[in-house]
Amino acid sequence: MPSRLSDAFRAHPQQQLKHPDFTSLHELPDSYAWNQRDDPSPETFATESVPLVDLNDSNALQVIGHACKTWGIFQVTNHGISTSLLDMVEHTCRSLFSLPVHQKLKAARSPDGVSGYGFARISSFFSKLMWSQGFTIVGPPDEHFCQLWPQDFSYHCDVIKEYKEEMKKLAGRLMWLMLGSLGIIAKEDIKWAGPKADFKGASAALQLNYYPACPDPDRAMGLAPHTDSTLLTILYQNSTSGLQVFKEGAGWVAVPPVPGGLVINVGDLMHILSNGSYQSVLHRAMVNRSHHRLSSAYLYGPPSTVEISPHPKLVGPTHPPLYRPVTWNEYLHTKAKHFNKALSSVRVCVPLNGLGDVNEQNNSVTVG
Ligand SMILES: O=C(O)CCC(=O)C(=O)O
Repeated sequence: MPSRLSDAFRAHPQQQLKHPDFTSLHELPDSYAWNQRDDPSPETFATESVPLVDLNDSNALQVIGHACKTWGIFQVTNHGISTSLLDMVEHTCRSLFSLPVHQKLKAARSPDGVSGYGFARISSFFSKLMWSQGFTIVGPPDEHFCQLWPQDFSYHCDVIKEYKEEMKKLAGRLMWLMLGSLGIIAKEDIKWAGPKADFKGASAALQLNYYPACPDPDRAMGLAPHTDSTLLTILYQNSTSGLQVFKEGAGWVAVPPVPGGLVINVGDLMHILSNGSYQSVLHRAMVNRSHHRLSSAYLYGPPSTVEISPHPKLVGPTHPPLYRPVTWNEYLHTKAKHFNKALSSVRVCVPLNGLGDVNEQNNSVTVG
């Protein structure tokens, strides 16, 4: 997977931007000041809230299915990831992003690479800069971490490795809950889940995000609106709010942190697999005047050679397949080129209800 995932980005190298020391910026530079034209998603705010699911609840499957259809996002509790592990990940994130810029740059992501420290990949689609820093981990983190922490990198490597293992187990469990609600319940229904139906061959990347406190948060953007290219994403956020999701007919809805909770996003590949039943959710991260914010996104996809297409159980004379088959690598390629138009670029037919995908419905694309 690592080499294939990097292949997807090699054809679209990221522009080289100057890495600021955010702590030295006491005013928002013009290059970071967003206005309506830079982010034309309607600025309405809803009073609705994102569904919260207790995974120990007997009706979790139904609630998840409904949440995936109506929101494309939900939060979970009783997910089995210990608070101490979440605390350790938060500690590793904090110590990574508080290193001096010159130290972080020793582990910089190369322009055509995928792992390492750098700006959000989506930056190149927007004219304004985002008030955030990121660190992407694909495969073992050792090589980069020993540049960052020559003395105690093995502690941080162990934390990340354990976290990825636990996330992988949880992602497999969530896959069956999400698919189960669509009537996809048998091992044979998803052959690539493997002989033990545990999605052992799945691919994943871990994205660590840091949003420093910002002198002018109302005009800044932490991470611009986007959908994830994944099947699903598991997001841990610290106690500072910032995540918002776009709900058709309602506007932007805040997703406040729930103590010990995790946020689950439906990604573009799940939208394809569900033949458009599940919405991949448009989301963004806002920033805060007095508190910094940390998040870690576990980006989960199929094994690299597996083609994702609308599941045969969800296709029929009145439900033609809406999308052509794509591998994750191929889809990442498409996303790196077309960004929010990627989903419609792999669509082969318009849904019978006449609705397009989330990006077309709210017309929030800001490219170039
Ligand atoms: O920090 C957040 O809340 C969102 C992160 C995110 O969307 C991402 O890493 O793709």
